[in-house]
Amino acid sequence: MERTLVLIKPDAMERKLMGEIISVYEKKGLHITALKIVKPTIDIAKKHYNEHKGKPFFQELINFITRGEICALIIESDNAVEIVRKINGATDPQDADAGTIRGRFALSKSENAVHSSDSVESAAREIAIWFSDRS
Ligand code: FUP
Repeated sequence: MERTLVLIKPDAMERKLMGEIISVYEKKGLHITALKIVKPTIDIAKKHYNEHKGKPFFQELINFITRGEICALIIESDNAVEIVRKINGATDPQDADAGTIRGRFALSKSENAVHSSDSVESAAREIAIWFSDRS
């Protein structure tokens, strides 16, 4: 069994898409084992996106993810990391398949509705950041 971290980002939360997005994962048969709604602090946002520190879009990314509430989810299943990445679609909505969450809901490469971990190692690191009360 594998775990991955999903964030439903402020653009999707503001448009009241949280329930619709969660239901995509549920209808796929994935198991949501933790869920919370938080307004990220700058500190948490910087930890989460540490790998992008120094890139030209870093500050915009931090401003965006901290501008409102997000919904953080832990999803568990066999192959959770890969399955959720496929369901979410490509980073840039112009490249995302039409049936994916980003293909359906993303507004731009930065306001792209959802995040999910890109590896089992990233998932462990990110879950520790967003769910510091859980192992
Ligand atoms: P992903 O794994 O699909 O979320 O994409 P990345 O880890 O490459 O990027 C993380 C976030 O940075 C993306 F969700 C959006 C943002 N980003 C930009 O705003 N501009 C870029 O050129 C690349 C990424």
